[in-house]
Amino acid sequence: MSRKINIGLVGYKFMGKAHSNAYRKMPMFFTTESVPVLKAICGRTEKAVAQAAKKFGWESYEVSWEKLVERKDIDLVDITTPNATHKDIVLAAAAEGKDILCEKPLAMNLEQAKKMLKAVEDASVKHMVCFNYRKVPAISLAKRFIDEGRVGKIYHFRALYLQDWIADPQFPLVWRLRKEVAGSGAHGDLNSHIIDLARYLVGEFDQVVGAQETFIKERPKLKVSEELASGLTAEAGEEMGEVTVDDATLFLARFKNGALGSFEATRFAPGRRNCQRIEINGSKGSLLFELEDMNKLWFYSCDDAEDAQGFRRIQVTEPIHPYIDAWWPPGHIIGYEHTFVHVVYDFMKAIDEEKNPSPSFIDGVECQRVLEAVENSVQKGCWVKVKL
Ligand code: SOE
Repeated sequence: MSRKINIGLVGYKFMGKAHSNAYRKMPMFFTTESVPVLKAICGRTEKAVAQAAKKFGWESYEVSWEKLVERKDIDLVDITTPNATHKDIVLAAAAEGKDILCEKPLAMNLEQAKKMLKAVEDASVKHMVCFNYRKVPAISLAKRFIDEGRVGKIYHFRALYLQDWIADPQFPLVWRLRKEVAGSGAHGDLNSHIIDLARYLVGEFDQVVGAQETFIKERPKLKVSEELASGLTAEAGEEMGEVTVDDATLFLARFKNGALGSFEATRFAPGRRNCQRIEINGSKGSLLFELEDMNKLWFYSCDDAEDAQGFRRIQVTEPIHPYIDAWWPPGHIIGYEHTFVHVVYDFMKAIDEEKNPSPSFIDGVECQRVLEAVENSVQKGCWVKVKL
């Protein structure tokens, strides 16, 4: 017996498209009792949101998120709009008793994130943060190896997240470069992902020390209004404006279990379009993952025979691997958009099982706590405790 879960999606650009695709694909490949229905999509510009509704397959559209969250025919509100909008939408949706999926980072700061967690807990609604890289099969497999003790005691977590889309100083001042809309720059946008993966794979943070830089302090303002600019591309106007977020944030960490971590997030790595690299070294072996080659997990096991030691390349496309049996025959690769399908699948499965999905707003808050501790450490110029 299937149960319809009516989705109300706020946002229709880069992430709006990724999530729309996920709702459409999920029931075609995975089987759950709860089945998402693309009920309504929401955006401020009527012509553009009407077009998106048609193209992505939504039944209806709204131009006001307030109206969307009040609709009685919506069960789950999904938020893919800029970070500054998350809190108000979450509070209103929770008050209406809707389940919520929210893009990362959950909030603009820790205080907001805590309020959002309290709101969903008080309302007893289901809540999930879209840390989609947890749902890459190779990452889920790495987690399985760690939990099974195949890597042993973890000594090092080494993570890079490198992009280059603003390396050109003439690239305009889009919302992701304005603190009042984004909260932070490379830190919240990219470090949030690798912090979440570190918590997932290694455990809780104890202390951090960081360095941040804004290399290009002024940029041309947008030629068109923010609403009409799209995703990671935009046209520059004449007037200049101040960049108010970090271009790069690097930090070191100590984990509670004694492991050491290093993290680097930058948008100034020419040639690195979306390069995420994670290496873990433990007492019994090492793991390596590269997003640009995301169907592979590299594993070195100290238990291998001495004459056969070396990193083995595991192609994570066998039915035994996480999420894969729902897709293609063995050996047929999957990609970036599939991670969002897995997020939706996990949410629907959680509704079936009457559990809260993972990662939840609790993970959103914990990630925000680390982000904020790094910023405090930069201001103070010293190591800072990530307090619970
Ligand atoms: C832009 O930097 C971005 O789209 C991030 O916002 C996403 O979270 C990341 O997955 C890819 O890059």
